[in-house]
Amino acid sequence: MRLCLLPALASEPDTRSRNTVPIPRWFGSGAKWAALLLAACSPSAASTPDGQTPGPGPGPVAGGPEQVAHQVVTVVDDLDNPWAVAWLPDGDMLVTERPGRLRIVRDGTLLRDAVEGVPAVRARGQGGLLDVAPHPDFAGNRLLYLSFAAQHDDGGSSTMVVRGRFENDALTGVEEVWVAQSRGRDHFGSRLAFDADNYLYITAGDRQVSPRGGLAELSAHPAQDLSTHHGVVVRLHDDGRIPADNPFVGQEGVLQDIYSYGHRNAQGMAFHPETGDLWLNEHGPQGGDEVNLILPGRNYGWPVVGYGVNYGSGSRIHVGSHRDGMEPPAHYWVPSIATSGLMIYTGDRFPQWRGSMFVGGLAGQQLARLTLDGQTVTGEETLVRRRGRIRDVRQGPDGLIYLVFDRPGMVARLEPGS
Ligand SMILES: [Ca+2]
Repeated sequence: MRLCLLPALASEPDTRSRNTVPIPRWFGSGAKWAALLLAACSPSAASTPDGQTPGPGPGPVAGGPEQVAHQVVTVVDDLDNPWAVAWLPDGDMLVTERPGRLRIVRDGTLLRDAVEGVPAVRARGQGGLLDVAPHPDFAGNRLLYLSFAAQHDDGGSSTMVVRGRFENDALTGVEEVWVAQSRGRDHFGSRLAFDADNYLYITAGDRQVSPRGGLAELSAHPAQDLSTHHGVVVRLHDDGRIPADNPFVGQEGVLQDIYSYGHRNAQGMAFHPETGDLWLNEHGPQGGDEVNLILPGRNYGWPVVGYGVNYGSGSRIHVGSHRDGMEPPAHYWVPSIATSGLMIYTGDRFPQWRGSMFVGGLAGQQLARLTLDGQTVTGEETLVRRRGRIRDVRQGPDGLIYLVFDRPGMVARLEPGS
């Protein structure tokens, strides 16, 4: 019998990110386990909840690894669960460490002391200090944005974004920009992105609220409830005010900062530098990681529709993979690779990869390169296999492709050559 890895093991984004469901009594039966293992090994294991063949699937990619020689070169290591990198105009590279430290890499060297003035974070489970983004006009205003899991007085936690002035290697004048109205366990989302007009977009996860039951119950899940921030993208002015032209402004009972909803846990988001399209990736459950093109006011379906099943039991979550009024993904993975980090490459060091979208994989320990034709994903290539859990992917100011590895904790970059 051919051995294979159960999708549950291959796709788990983080140890705490399972959707838990009651395990039926028959699950302990040896025969059922064997049947489940066989099912997981068979091509049919990749079928969708409504039995359709998955698609859009990976297709042929021009410029595969044999054509584009590259090597993974360590930039800094000895980092503790790094989550994100960003660059400042003077060339400094900033790295967040999830336990709550912001680090500086100057002239290729990791400075010993962490940045002072970073607020206290709730460093537990998937929470902690998460994304970092300089204001688009950082050179003029020195404003730096941080996202993190905040501890609230009621004992709960939620995603929070602050900004402060970053000068002399310290953060001062820190002020709240946004705090998610959500409670739960993990799934903090929290990627930050600015558009060309300096509006700030933030992802917030569904807080791991388990989807259960039939259509009525799934439709009542917090990720489908616009009076909360479970599983949303929000759009704000750079100081946190709500823009008057947000899609739900004026609608009663709806949080006016919501830009899109029905997401599970998006840990990758970026504007295409040339088209201005907003792209996002989000963790599916067991199967069904997605890449989505984000449009204002749209519902991305979690947990009503999708391509995943419950961890371990493989039991059904969704009512199907499509439903009117819910946006289908531009691309998805079955089994999941545990997507994190998203970058569209526009540099000149890998000319063959210009215009490709890069997506990191945590459990999948890989870097996916997706080719785009406008807003359509036309192919997929897997790079950087089994080097570690990839949390973030960015293009450096030098045109190289930087990867943040959660474990082992390091920042590395792809350089041309072999
Ligand atoms: Ca979806």
